[in-house]
Amino acid sequence: MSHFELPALEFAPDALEPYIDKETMMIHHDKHHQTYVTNLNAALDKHPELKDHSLTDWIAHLDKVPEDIRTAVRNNGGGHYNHSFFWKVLIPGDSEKPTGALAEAIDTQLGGFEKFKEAFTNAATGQFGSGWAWLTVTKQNVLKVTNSPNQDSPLMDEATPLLGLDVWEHAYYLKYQNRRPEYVKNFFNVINWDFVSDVYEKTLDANAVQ
Ligand code: MN3
Repeated sequence: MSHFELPALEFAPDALEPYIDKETMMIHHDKHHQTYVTNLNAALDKHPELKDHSLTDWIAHLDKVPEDIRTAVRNNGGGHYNHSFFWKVLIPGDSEKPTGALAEAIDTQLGGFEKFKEAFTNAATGQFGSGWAWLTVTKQNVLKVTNSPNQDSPLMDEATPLLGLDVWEHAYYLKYQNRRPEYVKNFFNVINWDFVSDVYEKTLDANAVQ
């Protein structure tokens, strides 16, 4: 783990319009995400020895992070990890549905895509205050739809995130104001299912060798 940097967006900030607007994307990426990176680096400067392990290791084992920076790593390390992941699950153009092994797992474990969508929407709209909605897979290869407060990560519960949606007001308020359900509904137009499927298949492979 070295000094962290803000990853560049892989698409133009207006590329997700009309579902996610340009101004929100710019402020969200350039300002909010940058702040998590800056604060995470400042915390790690106090304990350079942490750089021997990966950020995901520390998020998964916060109890091993020195107490004086534990909250900073939880909030800003989680913020950096969650946002870096979030930009990757977004893609311009009309989003389709998952295919292949992930589609099959959603059918058999979650009752099909429409049921999954309903559960994910409930997790996103039901998260009180700031947080995230997730589709995750456990080390036992079980798919789960969950949510988390603040910048907490499924990694803290030994699960791997496959799909995440930021439901902090900074993620939608400029365009949607109090209409979080509309933002969640529109998110389904810009999901990069190829990326999500790829993470799923790599996680199954990693679980198999453990
Ligand atoms: Mn955010």
